[in-house]
Amino acid sequence: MFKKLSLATAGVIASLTLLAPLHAAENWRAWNIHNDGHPNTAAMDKFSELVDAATGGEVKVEVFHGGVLGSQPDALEQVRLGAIEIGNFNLGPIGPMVKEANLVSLPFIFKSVPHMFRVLEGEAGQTIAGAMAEAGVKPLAWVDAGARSFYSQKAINTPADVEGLKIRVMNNDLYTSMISAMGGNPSPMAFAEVQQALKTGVVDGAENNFPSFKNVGHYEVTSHYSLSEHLIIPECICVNTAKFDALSAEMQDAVRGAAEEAALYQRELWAVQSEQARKDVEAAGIKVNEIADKGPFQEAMVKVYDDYLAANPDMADLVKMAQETE
Ligand code: BDP
Repeated sequence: MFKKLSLATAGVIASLTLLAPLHAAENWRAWNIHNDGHPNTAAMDKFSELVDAATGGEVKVEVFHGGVLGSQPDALEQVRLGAIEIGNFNLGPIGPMVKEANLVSLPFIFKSVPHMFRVLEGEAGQTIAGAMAEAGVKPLAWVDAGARSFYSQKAINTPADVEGLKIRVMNNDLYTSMISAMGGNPSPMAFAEVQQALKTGVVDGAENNFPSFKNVGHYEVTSHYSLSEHLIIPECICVNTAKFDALSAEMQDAVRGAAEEAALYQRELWAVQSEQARKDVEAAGIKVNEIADKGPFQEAMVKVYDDYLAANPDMADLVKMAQETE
């Protein structure tokens, strides 16, 4: 009897030992604000697959799309605290928590998307990445988010066309200053609320890139998209710094490599799908207008820069670095 029991027990122990992995697997939750059909949703799903393969299943990433884990400012706070491990974040809402990240939220700071990536790949980008990591939100790779332009019920060609309009912006004082400097009324609001606000006239307009304009149906409740391209804000795949640092060096390389590959995939998808999104909204009736002269918009921003640099003189070097990057 004793012998039988101990044999059974030994069997149980043996099978448990066989089943138990050498290291406990990391199960990470990833935040994504976008829905199916948006390039970043596909890229985040790809990231999850790549992490699984590269870490041999030691790090698992479950992606929650559609912002179901919370608004972007809330989710960023969760990542900082480690309650959510990772996500695809826009640097706009990171500015209020990481001063250096606000460089990218200065209107017209970048000449083009390639220029923005060159700045991020240089010293300015390293400074921003270091400050973000220190704040607890470590960027593993940069993601394309194109340029943001205004949309409303009328064409916008000059800053005077913004005068008196209530325009939704993301949560960042630089964006409220930007709209005020054009004579508009800024209305900071969570992304999830914008469609309804446009529909009911709580705001007269908003600003975003083509994929987001299309993906959440803002094109269904506006009629004109005006190519002001006043902001070129990068995004990241960003992880809670402590969780990442707790991984072995080998696993860190694997996760970072997966993020870099997913970001390259995202940039390819972005190029194709942002063109397509423009065609789709035009086919649905949106009138897209070029702005012949963006000079007056840039001139209106001089005050925004002056006020910002007067309040944040320590940002002058970063601004200069970006402006001097070819
Ligand atoms: C989209 C960004 C997303 C922002 C959203 C917004 O990808 O991260 O939350 O704009 O305007 O383009 O809030």
